[in-house]
Order: sequence, then structure tokens, then C-alpha cells
Amino acid sequence: MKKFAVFSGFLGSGKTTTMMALTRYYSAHYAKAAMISNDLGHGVSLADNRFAQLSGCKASEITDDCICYVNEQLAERLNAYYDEGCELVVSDIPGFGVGALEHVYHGLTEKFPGQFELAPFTVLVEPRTVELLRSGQGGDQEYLYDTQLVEADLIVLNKCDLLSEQQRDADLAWLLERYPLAQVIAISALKGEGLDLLSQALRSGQASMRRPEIGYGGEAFCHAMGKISEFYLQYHAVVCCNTFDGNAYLMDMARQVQEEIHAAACLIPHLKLLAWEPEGDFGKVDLIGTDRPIEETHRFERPCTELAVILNASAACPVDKLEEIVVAAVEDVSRRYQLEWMVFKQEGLAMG
Ligand SMILES: Nc1nc2c(ncn2[C@@H]2O[C@H](COP(=O)(O)OP(=O)(O)OP(=O)(O)O)[C@@H](O)[C@H]2O)c(=O)[nH]1
Ligand SMILES: [Mg+2]
Repeated sequence: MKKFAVFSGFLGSGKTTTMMALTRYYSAHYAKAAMISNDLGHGVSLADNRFAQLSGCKASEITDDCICYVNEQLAERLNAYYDEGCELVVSDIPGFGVGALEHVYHGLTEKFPGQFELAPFTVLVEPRTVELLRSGQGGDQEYLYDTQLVEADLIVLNKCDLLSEQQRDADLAWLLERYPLAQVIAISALKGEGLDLLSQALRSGQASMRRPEIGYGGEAFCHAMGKISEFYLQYHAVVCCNTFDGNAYLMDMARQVQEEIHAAACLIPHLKLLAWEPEGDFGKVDLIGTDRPIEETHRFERPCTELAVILNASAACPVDKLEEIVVAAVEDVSRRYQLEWMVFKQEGLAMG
């Protein structure tokens, strides 16, 4: 079996967490599985990929472009995994992306007929997004929330650990009614719940290869996309003469960015802060909005003396402003912790 699935879904919905949990589960219960993280930064290392690798997952990345536009590179990567004995490979697309159904599924099928078995086009959604869609309060991002789900063969309602059974069932029923062509399942990637259901849906299901009209490149698309910016930063930090608390350091930076983004009346659907030290101990903090608690996704076990840091931010904020806020947070907090730091990659991208 040479199965491939795209995992779409809005920023912070849990694509990376789900791909990590799924590939582990699938490899333990069915056959070897691998994951690809995809984002747009040029020549960068992605926090998602490094996090998956540090966590022991079979993982790699495709950067510089959406996998929508690099079908050949994707096909080569998939074949390399299948040659290694993988039976399932999953890749995400950037979390504000739409159109991968056409560009990836139809693109691969037209360019490499019969080579890949396409699993249901999978879209992750979190309860918070369902709530925004239900109440019509998705704002500038509503087009993206909705269109991603319109493309789905399989909708995965993630983060069900945050819901009561009744809330979960109500969300599932609403999704089924609104997107009747999709199969809908509920999981908690974080708690490892529903992974067998997801594995089976990918293993036995097929892509529908529908071609829904999504207004790609149209007015609503440009309006939503025009607000989005990405910022990538990679640096190395050393403390001069002591150890320091890497967990507190990451949290303080996330907190400062959260406050400043809020003060600028912008939105930050996802800031990922990943840091690791030479022995392999690592920490990860996720900021998924100005009005939500900052998540300590993985904690350092020991104090640090030096760190490599990858910071990836996706925001509805002018790119210059985003860059200014994030760089100021890194500088302020690093100084407070008496760190010397050296930046070796910095890039801001405006989607509009
Ligand atoms: N409570 C809960 N949190 C989760 C679950 N899955 C993911 N998260 C958290 O949600 C945050 C975002 O998860 P990611 O997997 O990084 O989301 P993503 O869709 O890959 O985000 P982008 O890469 O920005 O598009 C992290 O802090 C995760 O730990 C879940 O099942 N339950
Ligand atoms: Mg991700």
C-alpha cells in the first residue's frame, strides 16, 4: 500500500500534533508511517518538523513553497518514503491554505497517474473554529475556515478533550449537516483518542477527487489572505555565566508577543516557540490567540546554558508590525535572562 493524505486545517487546529500521534500509532499497529511538515519560509527549518523529530517521529519538511506548487518534489519525497517501506505518508499544508485538493490531489494524479493511492482529503478543525462558524463570527478569516472544510472528504474534529460528550456530539452533528459530503470523526490528538478511527478512515477510505468551487484567487480569498503574515526566526542563545530556566524564557517571550499583538489590535492564530539544547532536552510553547492561555506543549527537564531556537509566527497583522513585535520580545527577554544571541535566519512574508 502506498497511501498519501493531505492534512489541511486552520492554524493551531492540531495538524502537527495529529500527524505526530497518527504516524506513531499507525507505525505501532499497522505499518510504517511518516509525516511531512510544509510551510513557506525560504531556506528555514520549521519548528513543526524539528519538534516532531525531537519527539522521535519519522518526519521531514518541505519548505520554500506550498506543496501545492511543488508536485515533483512531493512525489520524490513520497517515493523515498515508500522505498523505505512506509505505507502511509501524511503532509500538512500551511494553516491558512486552501486549494490543495485541486493543486495536490489532482496535480499528483495528472502528473503521476496511478502512482499514489490518495486517502481522503483530511481537514482538521478545533471546537473554537466550529463555534466561530456556527455563530457567523469568523470575521476576516471566515472564508478560510469554511473553504477548508468545503474541501474535506474527512473532517477531523480535534481537541475533543476540551468538550463534554454533548458538546462533541452537537459539533459533530453541525459539521455533518453543514458539510454533508464529508465523513466526520472526533479525536483528541493530545490524549491519543480516536487514532484508530482516523487510521482506519485513511487506510480503507479513498479520496473522492471532487472539484468544489472555492473561489480560489477571488475577492473573498484575497481579502482573507491579504491579512495574513508569517515570520520566521532562528537563533542561538548562550548564557554568560550561569544556567537559566528555558521554560520560563519561552513563556516570557510568548507572553510579551501576546500582549503586544493584543495592544496592536491584531490577531495571532499561532506562534510556535521551540528551543533545544545540545544534549537533546527541549521545550515548546504555543501561543494560539491573544485571548487564550499560552500552552506549554513540552517542558525542558533541566536548566540550560545554551539553546537553539526556532520561532514561527502566523498572524493577521501587517508583516512589519509582526516582525517588530516578535524581534522586540526576543531582544527584551533575552537581555533579561542575560543571554547573548546570534540570529542566523530571519524572514517575514506577507500573503497579500
Ligand atoms: N487540548 C488539546 N490541545 C491540542 C490538541 N491537539 C493539539 N493541541 C494543541 O494545540 C496547539 C496547536 O497544535 P499544532 O498541532 O501545532 O497545530 P497546527 O494545526 O499544526 O498549527 P499550524 O502549524 O500553525 O498550522 C498546540 O499547543 C497543541 O498542543 C488536542 O487534541 N487537545
Ligand atoms: Mg503545524
